[in-house]
Amino acid sequence: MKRITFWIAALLIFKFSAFSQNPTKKATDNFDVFREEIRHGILDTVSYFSSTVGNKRNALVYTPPGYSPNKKYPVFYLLHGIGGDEFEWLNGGHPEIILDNLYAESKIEAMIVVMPNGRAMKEDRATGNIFDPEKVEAFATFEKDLVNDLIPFIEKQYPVLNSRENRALAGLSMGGGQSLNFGLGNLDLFAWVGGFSSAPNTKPPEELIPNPEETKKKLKLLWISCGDQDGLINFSKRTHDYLVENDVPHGYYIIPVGGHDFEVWKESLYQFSLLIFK
Ligand code: FER
Repeated sequence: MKRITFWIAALLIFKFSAFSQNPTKKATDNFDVFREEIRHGILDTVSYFSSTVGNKRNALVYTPPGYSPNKKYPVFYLLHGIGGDEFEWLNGGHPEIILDNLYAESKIEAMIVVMPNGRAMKEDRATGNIFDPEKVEAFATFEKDLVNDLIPFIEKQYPVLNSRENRALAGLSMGGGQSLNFGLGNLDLFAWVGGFSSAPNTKPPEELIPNPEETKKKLKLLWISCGDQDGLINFSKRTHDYLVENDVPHGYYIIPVGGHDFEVWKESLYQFSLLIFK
């Protein structure tokens, strides 16, 4: 009897581990606290011409400690939410602190992080009614800006590895929906995709992953996270359920007592960064 219990347990563990790449450890204490004594990466602003929007647009770029133009780096595109712009991650989440701390412990691969403005329209500030349909539509239009304008600009301007295995795309809320939509919709461009607290702009799972076998074959990582108290959790859950039904491996990380806020997004960034480009 004991032996049967063992085999059932072993089978269950195997079944669930085949579907998930869940973190086993929460972020370490002080993962988001600035440390003076370690090396720090550099933040810069770049300006690129967007043929999609018809004007110049800004993005922030964070290069890692020890960055050298003589090396080549993978690139992680990190997207903001409906109330934000290219500064939202910087002001709310300080990814440069989280990543500097991870570099100091040699826990992540050296990478360039690009934080664009995901509202692809001429007036791209988060002012007035941020739910205005024209503004929401601009988050969808950003797919063209990203693919046709920003990525080519970054790849011309920086020493980057430009294969799909060297591009990651993740974001919070509207940016989570964008990352799932654009990442899974452009499997030839991205191999590492993450949606943190993804918003209602997330396509229905059948549209996101019309061909589970292809997704399975091409993606290195599909990561979904959300706070358990988040009113938008169903957009993550329905995607997760479909992925389980279709045997597509993915990370599904539900953060206890987690809301729709930077506590969840910082933890998600930490966990996602540990996994990419490895
Ligand atoms: C909505 C609720 C939330 C919505 C978008 C959001 C477009 C986005 C939230 C965020 O980015 O934080 O109904 O519709």
